[in-house]
Amino acid sequence: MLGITRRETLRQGLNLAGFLTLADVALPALAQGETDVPFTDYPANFTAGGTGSPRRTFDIRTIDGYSVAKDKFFVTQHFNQPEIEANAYRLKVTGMVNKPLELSLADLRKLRGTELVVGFECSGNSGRAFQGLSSCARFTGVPLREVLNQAGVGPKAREVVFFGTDRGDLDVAFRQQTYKLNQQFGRSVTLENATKPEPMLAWALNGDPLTVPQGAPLRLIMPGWYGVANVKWLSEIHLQEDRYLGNFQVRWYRSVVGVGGTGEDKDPDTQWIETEITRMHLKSAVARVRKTGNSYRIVGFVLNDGTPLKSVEVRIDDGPWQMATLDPANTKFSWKLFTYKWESPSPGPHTLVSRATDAEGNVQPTADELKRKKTFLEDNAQFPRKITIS
Ligand SMILES: Nc1nc2c(c(=O)[nH]1)N[C@H]1C(S)=C(S)[C@@H](COP(=O)(O)O)O[C@H]1N2
Ligand SMILES: [Mo]
Repeated sequence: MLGITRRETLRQGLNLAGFLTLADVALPALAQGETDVPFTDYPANFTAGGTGSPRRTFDIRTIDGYSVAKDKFFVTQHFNQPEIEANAYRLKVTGMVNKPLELSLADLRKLRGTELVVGFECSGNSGRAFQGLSSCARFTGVPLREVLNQAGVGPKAREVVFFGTDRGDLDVAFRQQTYKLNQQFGRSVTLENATKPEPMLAWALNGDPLTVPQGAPLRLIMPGWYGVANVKWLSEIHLQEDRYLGNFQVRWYRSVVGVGGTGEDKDPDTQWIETEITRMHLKSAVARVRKTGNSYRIVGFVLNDGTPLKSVEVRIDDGPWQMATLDPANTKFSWKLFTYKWESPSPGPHTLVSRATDAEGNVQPTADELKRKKTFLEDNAQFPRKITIS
């Protein structure tokens, strides 16, 4: 049932080819002789890196392609960062499988490998973090479904749960009771999503072994999904029939949006829709402005679920939306770079904003259009930036 068809094998081959071409293309974000025009909207003391350990934001002013370096790739998690001895590491596959597995890294490396350029952001990323909870890199590993195939998916299995090695105390509220329970980080996807060609168990980033903050020695990569789905320090894959209702699946990670009526809290005509955090909502952001002489280039990125893009447009001050150019080296699940040529702008302050539209007609919303979302996750609002031309 989970056999890989010839067409999909070809497609994975193409992904690899796509990457090779990518490496050959001179990165247009950094044309020679150009300099950066500083943004005036960053606080003077802004440093990417975030406060407190062990969190790190990526400074999008330094975006230069599809391979954010391992010591620059953004980092966030809820508990500790477990250090796992690679030689002692075993991935368990349990639950509704024909043959429970315990796989070493060497066992995994014997399976057919795969490589994919994947960009993702934390669902809590937004303009407040200068969009720095996002990155893109080339991941190497094995397709998740190769491992599921090896275990043999039982006939009743519907849900695939991923547990990290990291754990901590969580409040679990049940009616009048609250229990403080020590639990592992866990997330799930449906069997249907788990057995698509792209999900990957990855051990390398840009060709180097994952670092501890990135989830060494093995993490899940769910291309097109928000960061939270990409479980780090993966210890166990558990197959079950029923839905998984863990803290990071249905409590801490969800959106609440008012549909219909006035959107006031107690309006009986407004329906409050609560949904899980799964695939990335279409977002673009202006990240850099580059200049040579009086010629300027606005450079930015798009993140989404892999749906083909129809357009990215840029608007300067109150002017019309203008088409930006998408980089030919973009791939389905990479972040998608765009540039807009801005000739001879007038001196003084300017506001720049971008807007992405996909082939299914989704348009990146304004902050105003997102106001009916109560919770702050999945903030894909347009992100106006400020610069001054001297
Ligand atoms: N085991 C584990 N995996 C995890 C998390 C976690 O707390 N524990 N946090 C998730 C969240 S919320 C995000 S945004 C991404 C961040 O991945 P990165 O640190 O490699 O950027 O990891 C995800 N995977
Ligand atoms: Mo996240």
